Amino acid sequence: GTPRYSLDWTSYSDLPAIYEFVNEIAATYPNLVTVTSTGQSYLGNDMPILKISTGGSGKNAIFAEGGIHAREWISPAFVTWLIRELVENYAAHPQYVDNIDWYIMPVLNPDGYTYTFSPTGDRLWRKNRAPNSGVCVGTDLNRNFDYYWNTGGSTSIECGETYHGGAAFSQVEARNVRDAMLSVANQTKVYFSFHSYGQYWLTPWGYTSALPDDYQDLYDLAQSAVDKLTAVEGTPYTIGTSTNLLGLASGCSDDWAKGGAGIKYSYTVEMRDTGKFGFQLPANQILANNLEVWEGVKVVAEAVMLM
Ligand code: ING
Ligand code: ZN
Repeated sequence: GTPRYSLDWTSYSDLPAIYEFVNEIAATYPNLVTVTSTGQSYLGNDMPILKISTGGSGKNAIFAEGGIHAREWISPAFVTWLIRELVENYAAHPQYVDNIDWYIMPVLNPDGYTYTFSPTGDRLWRKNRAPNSGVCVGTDLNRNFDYYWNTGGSTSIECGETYHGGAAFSQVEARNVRDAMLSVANQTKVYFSFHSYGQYWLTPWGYTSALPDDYQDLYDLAQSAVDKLTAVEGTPYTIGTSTNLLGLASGCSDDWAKGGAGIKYSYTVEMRDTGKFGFQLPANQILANNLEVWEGVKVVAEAVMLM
């Protein structure tokens, strides 16, 4: 049959609509998609992971996630579209699924995401929604990972936007993605964390201005990806380490993916725009964003097939 869901990528979708999409796509394409739960968020929202695979063993994998920051709505909008492209449009490019196992988590911060959709919430909320000791709510999940945690570029001020939490992996959402990643780390060649905004294709490290010793490999693949991305309609992206382009930031998921889980190609992609609309990217740019980023992702997928 045909999956029934409301997502059409002409507007942004709330958490229930995204989960309806996830469940419908899995029910409609059971030979390609398996959904499992990685656990629940602080407020009890499910945190599903999709495995998109034609089966068999020993394949290289790509792990992709979105929505670690609540207000970056283009991130789940891209990641859900990526799922759709791989599954519903499988026949147009079967090689990407025949040769690669994809592990995809569309919304890493479901409580925060829900808060940005709530009339009593805050459209520009970034962190999760777990309480702290004082009046301020929320930890920045992208400062809570256990790789040089709390070594700069984050704050111990609970009210701060980049509050790193009381300890590394103090937050259940970060632990859920950690465990999901570790369980497939041995086959995973690439980790993608999709964010906005700024049009950067970032590599580790975030905790130091030093470069990873295999930086040239990460840079070269990023350059090939960005070449194709930009070729679509001229959208420029800048490539480099997060420290050197944006400043120090420790406890980030991409540093942990590389340094902690041992996934060589770890990328944080900051999608559209460069600040005109910022986190409130108009919905009429979703499709154009997705089509150009997909061109970059395909370049990475081609490389993964040869790894
Ligand atoms: N920017 C990222 C942030 O978490 C970043 C920048 C990416 C820092 C990767 C370190 C590592 O602050 C946004 N927009 O969230
Ligand atoms: Zn972000």
